[in-house]
Amino acid sequence: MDGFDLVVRGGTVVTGTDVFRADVGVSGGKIAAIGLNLQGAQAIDAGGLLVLPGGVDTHCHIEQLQEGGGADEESWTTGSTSCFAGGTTSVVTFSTQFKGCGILEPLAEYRRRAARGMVDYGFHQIITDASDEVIWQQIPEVVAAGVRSLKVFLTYDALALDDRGYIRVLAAARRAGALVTVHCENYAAIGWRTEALLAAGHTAPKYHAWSRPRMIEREATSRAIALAEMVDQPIQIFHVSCSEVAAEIAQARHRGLKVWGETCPQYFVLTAEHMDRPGFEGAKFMCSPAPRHAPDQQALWEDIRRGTLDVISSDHSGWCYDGSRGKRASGSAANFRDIPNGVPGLAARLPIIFSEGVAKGRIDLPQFARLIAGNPAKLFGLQSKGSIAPGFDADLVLWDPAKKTVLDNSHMQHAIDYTPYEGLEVTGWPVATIRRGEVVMRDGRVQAEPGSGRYLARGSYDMIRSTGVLPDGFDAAAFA
Ligand code: DUC
Ligand code: ZN
Ligand code: ZN
Repeated sequence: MDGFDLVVRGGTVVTGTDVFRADVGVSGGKIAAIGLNLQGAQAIDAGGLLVLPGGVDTHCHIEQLQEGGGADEESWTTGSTSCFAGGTTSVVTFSTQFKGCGILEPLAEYRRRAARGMVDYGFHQIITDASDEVIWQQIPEVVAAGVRSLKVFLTYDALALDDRGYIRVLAAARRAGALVTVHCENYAAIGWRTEALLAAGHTAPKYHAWSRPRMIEREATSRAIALAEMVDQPIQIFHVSCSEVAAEIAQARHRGLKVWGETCPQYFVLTAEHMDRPGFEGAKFMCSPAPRHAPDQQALWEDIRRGTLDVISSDHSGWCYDGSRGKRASGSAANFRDIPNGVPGLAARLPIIFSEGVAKGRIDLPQFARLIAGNPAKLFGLQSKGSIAPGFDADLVLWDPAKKTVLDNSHMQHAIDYTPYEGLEVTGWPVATIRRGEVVMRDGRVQAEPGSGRYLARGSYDMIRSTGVLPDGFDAAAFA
């Protein structure tokens, strides 16, 4: 067969189920054929390399608007560059609601901003204020606009919903046919411990972890699941940090509930000890939930192997270390409560998970492909993404499985002035990234037209349909 626009020749193709030698033929930005001796107008040699599906990062914060005005430091162009540098070709990021405001205008603004980027993109809609107008009128509108997931925080002063608000969002999602994603930590418990730590003079970055111990993540996860069960609404638990939280998800799945779990690279390579680095350095590793301890990392791999956690996203957050909005914006003596949470990681996600997972023999190649691309694409209804198969978008990464790299910030190609992974040696590295048939990164050089990223409107899909099992058979979501 010939006449393809592009042939990726001689690589080892990795799908979510198989690993085999083949050429990949691309036409019109789509995968047109997988076979041997394919011919095309252009060819790219993948001899000795793996051909992976382009990474799908379904939890990352890019150019997120801040309540006082402006946006975080990762713009859509720098964020896209970083994605391509690390082998990611699609993201689902966030449109934020500020309390007391609606969600339609912010979404329009996020769409305007994202249209300047190069990576393909969709949105989760964050709900921080479950007003009648948002619940009954605006959520159906954003879902109709292709935003098929809502995000809820059970903690953070500016963002948290109480249980009633969370239930109302679950019910609205159920009516509209959207997935709900949940940040699970107990708000009251964090507030109480924070007050106590500060009163005791414990202000350094390491006390961030002390303010939010694992049982408060477990409690919130258990509550989030129970309430979702009551409404019969599918949910994904975001950024699971340890196995006792994953156990809540495993138990829910065992009972037939549609509950999925995500985790992130930081929970495999960072620990609470990183936040105890001298001076203010520990702030670089502060994220929520907080990184735990080495035995927790081993246990999380078990949860990955069992399939309890089936998506690994970056939770990339665009906070610099220095600068007017950075981690050190309130000075090097700032107490932990005043330091922005989150770590950057768009470009580090695939290398870290490949290295810690595949190269160290903890997972196989198909599972890697599922964790970083296939599963997130399926769960979030990105129907043309995440798989190497005819008809899918030709989003591919040519990957050198043996290349060793000591990570530093220059590899990240993001707008952030540090990486929490500085000095970490990884095995396996992206050599080229192809987005819809176009080579957008080669040997670390990113070249793509600003504005060439496509909006990924997500329609309805079966995976997130409710189960039909309701307490007493009464469908409360039809009425409230
Ligand atoms: N935790 C979040 O929930 N969001 C962004 C950053 C973080 O650490
Ligand atoms: Zn979160
Ligand atoms: Zn997040």
